[in-house]
Amino acid sequence: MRLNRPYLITRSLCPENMESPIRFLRGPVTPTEYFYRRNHFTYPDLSAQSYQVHIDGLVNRPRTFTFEEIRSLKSREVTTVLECAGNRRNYFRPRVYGERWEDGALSQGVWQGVFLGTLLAAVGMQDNVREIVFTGWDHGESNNVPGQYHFQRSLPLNAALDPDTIIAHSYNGLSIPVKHGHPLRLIVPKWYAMASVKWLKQITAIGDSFGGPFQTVDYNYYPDPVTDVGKYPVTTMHVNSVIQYPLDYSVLRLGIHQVEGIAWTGKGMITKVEVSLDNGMTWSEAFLKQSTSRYSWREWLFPWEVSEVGTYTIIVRARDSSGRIQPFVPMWNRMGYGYNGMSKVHVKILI
Ligand SMILES: Nc1nc2c(c(=O)[nH]1)N[C@H]1C(S)=C(S)[C@@H](COP(=O)(O)O)O[C@H]1N2
Ligand SMILES: [Mo]
Repeated sequence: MRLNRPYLITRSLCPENMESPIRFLRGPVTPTEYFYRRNHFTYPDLSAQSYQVHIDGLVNRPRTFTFEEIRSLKSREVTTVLECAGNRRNYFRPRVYGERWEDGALSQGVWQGVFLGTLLAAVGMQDNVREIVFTGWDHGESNNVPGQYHFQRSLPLNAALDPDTIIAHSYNGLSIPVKHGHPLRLIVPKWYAMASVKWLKQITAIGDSFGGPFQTVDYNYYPDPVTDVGKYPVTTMHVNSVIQYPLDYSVLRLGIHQVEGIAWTGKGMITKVEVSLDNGMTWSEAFLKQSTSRYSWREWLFPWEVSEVGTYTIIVRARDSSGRIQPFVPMWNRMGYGYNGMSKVHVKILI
């Protein structure tokens, strides 16, 4: 008999939004078949043109690079978590509208490509550049602003020039899968994944701040339920974690159970993961496995010895080297971004 294998979880078919079976994945690399899929539009049709990316705007020598040219340049590898800003949205109370992600709008693997700064140096940026805008080949109606748009996002110059911001051409050693941005995709470690624009068509240097709908309407935190008071843009990932085992509301037996999961952050690295079995009164440190790279999640485990039958709630929180810690209740915001409340599972223990 063959071993059972997990599946992606379907959230919507058109555009295709699928969740990774994150509780059933182990190890540092998410195989393509289990990588979550997050799309605003139907998939773009690939043609010969899709194998070219144009760099223009406030540059001295606007220029088209072909896929082959980019692939022949010196490349680097970046292993990173990609997490959708809407990951875990379904846990917000009061509930919010949007894709109903649980914990699996999250995956990671090894991207290979060229340092974006190399391409920008080749075209010569002018002094007044403030942001770089990235346009994907996909387009359609926006949910929140009337009109047709391409998926477009910008990065401030310092993030664009970070040595680990790359134009990727490979994932886990192979060409990027079509659904994940083939042939060329921007990869921006530390940022929520809306920044990592798939199917790159155009890169444009601008002298002010970009005003597209995926920059100034979506992907902003709106702390107020009705008005835009206090609105600010979504950028880097919060400190966060997921319990992979045991499953929520599972029934187990007395004995020792390995509570396990992953923790990640967009600022520094994970320094501690703690487990509480008494609603946060006391905490015990989980064992952190070696991190596999600077931007990857960290696996943790906690041997839990249970000697009494009953019902238990396991709560987990992670801390990072920037001094952040997961809150019991994260900041509510109207579009449901950046959920990082402590993970919690309920279990019943039988004899
Ligand atoms: N061109 C393009 N790039 C995109 C998107 C998109 O819809 N179109 N979605 C973004 C969002 S919100 C996320 S979370 C990630 C999802 O990447 P994946 O589908 O490879 O998991 O891609 C980002 N890049
Ligand atoms: Mo996303």
